[in-house]
Amino acid sequence: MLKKVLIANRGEIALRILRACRDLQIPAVVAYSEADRDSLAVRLADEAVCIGPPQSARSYNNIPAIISAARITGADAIHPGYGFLSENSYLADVCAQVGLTFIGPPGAAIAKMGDKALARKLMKEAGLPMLPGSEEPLPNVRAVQSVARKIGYPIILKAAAGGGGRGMRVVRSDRELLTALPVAQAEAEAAFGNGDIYVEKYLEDPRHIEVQIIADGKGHVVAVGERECSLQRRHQKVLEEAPAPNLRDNVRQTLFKAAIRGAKAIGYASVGTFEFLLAKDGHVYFMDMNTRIQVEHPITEVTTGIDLVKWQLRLAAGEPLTLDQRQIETRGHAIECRITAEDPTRNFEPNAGTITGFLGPGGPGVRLDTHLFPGYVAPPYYDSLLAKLICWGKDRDEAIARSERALQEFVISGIKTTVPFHLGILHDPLFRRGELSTNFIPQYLERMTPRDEG
Ligand code: MV4
Repeated sequence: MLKKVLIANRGEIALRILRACRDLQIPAVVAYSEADRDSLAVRLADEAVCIGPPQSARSYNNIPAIISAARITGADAIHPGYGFLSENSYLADVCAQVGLTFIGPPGAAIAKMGDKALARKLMKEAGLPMLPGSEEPLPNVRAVQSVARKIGYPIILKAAAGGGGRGMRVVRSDRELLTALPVAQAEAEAAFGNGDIYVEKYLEDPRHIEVQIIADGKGHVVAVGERECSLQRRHQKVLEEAPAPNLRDNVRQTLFKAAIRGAKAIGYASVGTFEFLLAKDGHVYFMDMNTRIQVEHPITEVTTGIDLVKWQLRLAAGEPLTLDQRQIETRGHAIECRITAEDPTRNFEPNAGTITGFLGPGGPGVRLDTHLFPGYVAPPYYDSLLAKLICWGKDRDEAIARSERALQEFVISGIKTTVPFHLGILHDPLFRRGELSTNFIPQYLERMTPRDEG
């Protein structure tokens, strides 16, 4: 097993990883920035080491600082969490070169899936269902127009180095493309230092459904269930569910098979997630693969009883994947509400500051993953996630009822949060019926703030 793990992250995920280490009886060191000196992860860790100033470029994204922290504390493995360096193939490569275990897939797998155009090509070759589009990045308007003539408008421009919607543009005509392409290229260059753009047919109003997999790198891959992730605002997920509501079982089986096949095709090892778009006609299409543990992993854990972070640690240590697809069963339904330090009444304006009062919900079916405590000061430097409320029920109705109950109990005072926004969504008749799509949140916000009819 691993001897000592360096946790190179902060917030709730640092705590989550620390708890998995404790469950496996592995000592853990938390690497923290000056802004997180008084954090719960630092307080609860076996050891803690400061890796630099608050700005993440100088701390959580600083590879030399993190490698040094592992060396100084005698850690033999690094867990990157999510965000920051979690999908940085260079960190994985450096770890391998200096004899540290990177808790995640090999650098080569991260690099393949991080290049979105290459990932698309590899997954197409593996036989995954794909939307029509370009197999390579396209250099200019003429090249894009030539693809558009074949697949038809609307098309979507995506950054090859991409993710997160940056560099993305929907284009509905040759004329629109003239301005959209340079804008997308400039945005991609600014965000990723790489302006390469590829093209796909644009699918209107799809659902975003992802499949959690676990792989051992030796050809054994299991699908641990899907998650409904359509409820997003500006490419940030707001609320996720497992299983996906109103999903036909043949579609679910298609998704699982595609994810398993995709993971096998690249010899993937560790936990990972395949993202798909689901069209209204029931067709599914590969969209992306994430090579990290994801924020929303707990809804899969509570519906399957599988501890994904423990598996990530065990596999990194070279232990065999003893799960069999036939023994994986999902029970009931889980909903995750992401509580952020944003003010829904002010266009989700972020607000940092002191949590003057805190009382987390509890009771049957409630799991709260959070780093908050009374007196906690939410720093302005990082993402605004405060807590993940994960509620389980025997069915979707019970999971919704328990989520409502838990949100009503939840006290976070001192700063504005999205707790009331989540209560609003859970109350919505369309949500209750499970009629979801990637347009749900934008349309819900429209309904809640009707235009002035003047
Ligand atoms: C798409 C799409 C429709 N058609 N690709 C958004 C984030 C990035 N990972 C890909 N995204 C999309 N790709 C094609 N060919 C629609 C989206 C999309 C979206 C996807 C998932 C969840 C929310 C979304 C919101 C807007 C657009």
